[in-house]
Order: sequence, then structure tokens, then C-alpha cells
Amino acid sequence: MLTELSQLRDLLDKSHKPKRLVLAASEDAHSLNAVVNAANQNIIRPVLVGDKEKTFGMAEILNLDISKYEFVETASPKEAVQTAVKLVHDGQADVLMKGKVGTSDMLHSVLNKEYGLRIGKLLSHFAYFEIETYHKLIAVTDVALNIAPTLTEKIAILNNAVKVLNNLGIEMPKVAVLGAIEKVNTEMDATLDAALLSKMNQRDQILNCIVDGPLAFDNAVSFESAKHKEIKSDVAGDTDLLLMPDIEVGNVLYKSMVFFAKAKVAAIIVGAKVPIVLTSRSDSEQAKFDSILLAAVAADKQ
Ligand code: COD
Repeated sequence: MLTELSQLRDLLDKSHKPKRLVLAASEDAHSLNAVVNAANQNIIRPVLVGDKEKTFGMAEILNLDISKYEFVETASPKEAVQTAVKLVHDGQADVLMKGKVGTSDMLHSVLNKEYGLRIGKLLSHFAYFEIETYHKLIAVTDVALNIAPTLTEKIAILNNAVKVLNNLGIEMPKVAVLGAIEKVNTEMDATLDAALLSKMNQRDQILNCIVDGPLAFDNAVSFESAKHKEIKSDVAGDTDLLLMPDIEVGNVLYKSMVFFAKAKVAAIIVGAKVPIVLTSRSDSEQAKFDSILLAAVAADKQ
């Protein structure tokens, strides 16, 4: 059972060769620190794309030696993202990482029809949390990409996340599909989708996981709460993955876990040609390092 994000290190393939990681808009202190740290541990081999003067100036202040890394100079963050995405598109890198550039600019390049990274699947965001008050790592999806997923999109988001968890050695992850309550309320769409997803799982239309829903957050993560409410569930209290109803709920949960509960987090976009490290600009250097580690493990299994 995974209880700490640092355990991801043990999941790199025994024959792991450092993954080629392209950092788009490299003039970002937390990203640079995390990238150099991961390179020093042979997890990745970086290619920096961005403003050369700013990046080297920042590296000097941070006392980081980036002189040995490949550097592609670009005139703006937007150009940096396009260049980085094209490098991945052309098969020259195994992982893409967002530096000092907006999420929307990054995603639009990634989704670009000519040079983007789509492989005919829905892309989705996967966040993995280490939180003191829970007995194992817990994944949350989708808190940053798909805004208001339809049932069809929720199936794809769920399958994307289950594939990541299966690749991390969790053979039958327990998936809680969240609602505000644990009973179906015909006025609450999230509870209807949750019930359908559970039934699809029972009928083998969604595989390699155990899905239950709707579950409210408390009974998804607490045995006590589930017992108190007399909920019979194979998932309640022991959830590996929380499936969000929409981006607002997901994003607020993500930020409250980090800011109020001091959770550690690793986050990537999955379903694209390669894993994409897409942490928020306010995320810590540790979060960026753990996300690189998660992306490297995912790239090993890609
Ligand atoms: N997976 C695969 N293809 C997609 C996806 C997806 N998740 N989303 C859109 N596409 C395809 C569309 O089908 C289309 O062919 C093409 O990509 C472009 O789509 P557009 O032009 O409709 O782009 P939008 O308007 O759908 O925008 C896509 C975004 C990912 C930018 C949008 O969903 C978005 O803004 N998401 C939220 C990002 C955000 O602000 N996150 C904040 C986190 S802190």
C-alpha cells in the first residue's frame, strides 16, 4: 500500500533510464529547483525551453548549475510552450512540464490539432495526495482540465485515473464517485451520474476497479462516518480515487487539502502522448518534484 509520495521512487522500472523532460517557460524558480533535483537523482534528463537570460539569472541566484542541460531559447512564454509541445510531438521527449506560463495557454497548445499531443483519448488531470489524516495515498480527478464533464467524459476520466493507479500496482482501486449526499436525488445530476457509473462497474462496463456512488465526501474517506450512516459499501472509508462532479468542486478540494490540511500533492495530465506535469503556479517545489517523479513512473509504463 502506498502511504507516501516518496514511495513512487521505488516504482521506477529497474531498468529506468532518465526520462527526457521538456520544461516549457523555464524561467520559474520552483520548477527549476525541482527539475535540477530530479536530474541529479537520474529521474529525468532536462531540456529547458524559454527566456535564456532570465533562466540563467534565476539559476545563479538559486545556486543551480544548469549549464550542462540542453537549452532552446524562445521570445515569449507562448512560444516556449509551442516549441516544447512540438518537441514532444516530434518524439524528442518523454515528459512535458509547465513552467512560468498560464494553464490555459499550455492546454491550448497541448490540444492543438496540428502539433499537439492528443492520441484520440480524453485528456484529464490526475492528482495524488499524501495527507496525514488518511491511511494511504488518495487520488482525485479531475480538478484542473475538464470543466463540467458529461457522463461519457466521466467514464474516460475514471478510466484514465484507474490506468494510472493500476500501473502503480493498485490492482483494484476503490473509486468513490462524489455527490453532496449518498442517496440518489433526481434533482442532483452528480448523484445520477454516480449511480450509473456504479452500475456500469457492476456490469463490467468499467473494469479494473470497484466503483461506488454517490458517496458524500465524509463517507468516502471515513469508515466511522459510513458506519454512522449505515452505508453498505466496498469503497466507503477506504477510497483510492475520488471522482469529482466538476472542476469547481475538485479545485476547491485540491486547494483546501494543500492549504488547510497541508497535504503533499503530485499532479499530472494523462491521456496524452506523454505524461504532462501540470502543477499550479502556487504549488511548492516539493509538489513539482513529486509530480516529476509521478510523471517519470507513468512514462516508464506508457
Ligand atoms: N481531451 C481531449 N481533447 C479535448 C479536451 C480534452 N480534455 N478538451 C477539449 N478538447 C478538444 C476539443 O474537442 C477540440 O477539438 C480541441 O480540443 C480544442 O477545444 P476547444 O477549442 O473547444 O477548447 P476548449 O475551449 O474546450 O478549451 C479546452 C481547455 C482545456 C482549455 C478548457 O477545457 C479549459 O479551460 N479547462 C480548464 C483549464 C483551467 O483553467 N484550469 C485551471 C486549473 S488551476
